[in-house]
Amino acid sequence: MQDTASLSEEIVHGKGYVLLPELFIPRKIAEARLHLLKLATEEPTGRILKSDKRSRLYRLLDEAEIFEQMVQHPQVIEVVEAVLGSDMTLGGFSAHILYPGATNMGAHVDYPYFTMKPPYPATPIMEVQAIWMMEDFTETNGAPLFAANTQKLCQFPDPKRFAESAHKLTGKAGSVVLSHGLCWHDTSINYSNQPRVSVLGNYNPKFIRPLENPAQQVSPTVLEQASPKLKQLLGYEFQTAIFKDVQRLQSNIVPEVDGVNSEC
Ligand SMILES: O=C(O)CCC(=O)C(=O)O
Repeated sequence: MQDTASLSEEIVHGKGYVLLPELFIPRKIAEARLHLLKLATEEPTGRILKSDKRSRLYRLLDEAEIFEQMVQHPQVIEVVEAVLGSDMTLGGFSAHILYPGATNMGAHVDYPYFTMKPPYPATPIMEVQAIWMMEDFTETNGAPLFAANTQKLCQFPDPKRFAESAHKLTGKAGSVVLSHGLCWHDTSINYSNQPRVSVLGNYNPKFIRPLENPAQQVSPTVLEQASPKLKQLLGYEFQTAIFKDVQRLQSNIVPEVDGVNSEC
């Protein structure tokens, strides 16, 4: 395993993404995957968004302990905080199911960039996405496609250029891809006869309005027992983080994350 500094460097100045292999044992991931597939068939109100052969499931933190472990996995948090700062928060946490025959969703950059007019600002970095592989991601079952180095372009994907340069990121169940929100990516076609399941974590600096508002989706029970890190991710440390910023300003100390040089 590479160290945190080189992994974050790869996300910011290198290819735009890294793969952390097998952070959970296959049995735990297989159980969580089955749980998600069952939940998707029950179609709980307000928790599912369906489109052709694709489903998204929300409010996972209340579902099983493994999801709390995933969202604050220490290795993931270390790398994400190295890119976004130690007071970053969680903007979204959902599962994405590609049923057999699902076509690709379309090359994109992530929230909040896609709500903005390009060219996007290179700094501050506004999102890192975690794509957890809930089974082995193979060449044929809908593995994500990434076009290396495209986070440096600060543009919405050009479909032709994306098709020429993107390649699939395959890996074992329990692995996670961490990517720069500006790095062009897509899902690929699921040619297999099994659903392909990912769990997606969207991390943002604290000043970005969350895509899904995870704090409002967590039950009082989960919140009561939440670790300090989970509370930070859910935005409960916002006031403290702002207070630290003010103190830093007053003492003329440069911010902890002072951004990367613009390459756009
Ligand atoms: O499920 C995946 O493989 C990736 C989905 C994705 O990129 C997204 O929802 O932004």
